[in-house]
Amino acid sequence: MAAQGSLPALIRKKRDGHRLEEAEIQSFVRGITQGTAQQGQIGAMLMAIRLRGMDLRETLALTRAMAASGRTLAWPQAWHGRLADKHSTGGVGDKVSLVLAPALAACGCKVPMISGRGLGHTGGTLDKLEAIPGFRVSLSPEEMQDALERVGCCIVGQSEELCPADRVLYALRDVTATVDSLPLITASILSKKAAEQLSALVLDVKYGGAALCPTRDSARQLAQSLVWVCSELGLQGSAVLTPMSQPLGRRLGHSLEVLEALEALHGAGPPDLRLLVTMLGGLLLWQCSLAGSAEQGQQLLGAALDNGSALATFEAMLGVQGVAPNTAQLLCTGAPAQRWQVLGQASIQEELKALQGGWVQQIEALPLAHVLHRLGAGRERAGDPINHRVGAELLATAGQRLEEGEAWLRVHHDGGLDEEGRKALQAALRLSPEAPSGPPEFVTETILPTGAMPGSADAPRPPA
Ligand code: IUR
Repeated sequence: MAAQGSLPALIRKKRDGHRLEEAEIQSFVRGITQGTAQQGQIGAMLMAIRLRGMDLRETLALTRAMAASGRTLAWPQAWHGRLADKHSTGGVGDKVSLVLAPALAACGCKVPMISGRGLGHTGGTLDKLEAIPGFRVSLSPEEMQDALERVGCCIVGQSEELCPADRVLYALRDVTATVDSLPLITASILSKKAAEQLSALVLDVKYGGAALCPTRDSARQLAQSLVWVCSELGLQGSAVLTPMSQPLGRRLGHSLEVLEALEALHGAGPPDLRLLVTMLGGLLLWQCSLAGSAEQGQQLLGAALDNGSALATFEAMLGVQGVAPNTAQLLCTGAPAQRWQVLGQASIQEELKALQGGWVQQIEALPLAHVLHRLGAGRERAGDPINHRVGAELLATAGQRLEEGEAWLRVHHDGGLDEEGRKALQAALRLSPEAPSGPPEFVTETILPTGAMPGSADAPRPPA
């Protein structure tokens, strides 16, 4: 029989469906960071948590213990209240961070955005930024502070010292079929945000065929867990639920997504991208008391995209993150051909034509992402190289009429698209004989700590 309080005893306790005390959770996380817990023991505990669950108090304790497992960032007192970030549970074509971080900074926030790399079918913000020659994703905490002082934002990778327990748990979850656990996802996401010492966080929780959460109900549960833990951590948190069955925007692939983000920073670009950026940013400006309501925040964000201040902030961010001034300038204010010159274009641009006529009901994200992944846009294992030039442009959108033979997709690749790949891509185009009755659903719900709608009379006020 294992000694009371020992790791085997804690695993048994969770295995048998009991709740763990805060001190027990802290001891488990200490075992991970100090290296005294064996891989098999950590894996067993993860599976016990995956099968038995954790209540919100346990989830909060796990989040706190993981946040305290490494270094935490510290910011000047004057910035407190307006340190903002967003997290997305991952989607196809999701280039929101590239637009949102500089737009928020242009509106007065300080944005120390810590992002991830793509693995599986979803792209990572860091990989997209690395399509820009010279862009450096690893900044020291001191360099981050300098970037926030001079520019207002930076987008960086997670450093070795931040949340080391999460790095161990995340890697083990991947190989023990325990990724899809609500408390483990909550603690993993929020421990990093807690270590970032933010004032406000908005979470984009996606659901549908190409998302972490298969259904809107499961997304709502995750969003509620995240928002509740945020409040307990003293962090202004909110979440939006957005469907992820179709790609966001019209361009997929790293270089193409940078180009589309630049369009949005010029006040143009696809309407769904602009709407999501302004909605998420509007919530954050309101949570940081930089706007009187989420709607007003949305207008301020829109103005920053239209008046060039977000674009100028993006250009300055490229500068502090290693991009040469003439490269940053060409990319941000050059003609489209000059932007291509900076990013480099794939050797082949191939158009796919509709095999029959009909109304576009949907263009499914997942098959597109899988084919682009195979063409080199994604990785099989962490650390694999990727081809930033591989991607696709959607030439049609849902609700539109397509005639037989009309081009609906332009694939950018450097060879390797075969008949099987073309067939898989054609299957992503879902046509219907009738026109759809309305536009596809977009942001379907906003979750605030009290459940009140943003801007409504009963909405919670952010702290003064
Ligand atoms: N992103 C994270 O930071 N943690 C997780 O567990 C998942 C996504 I899933």
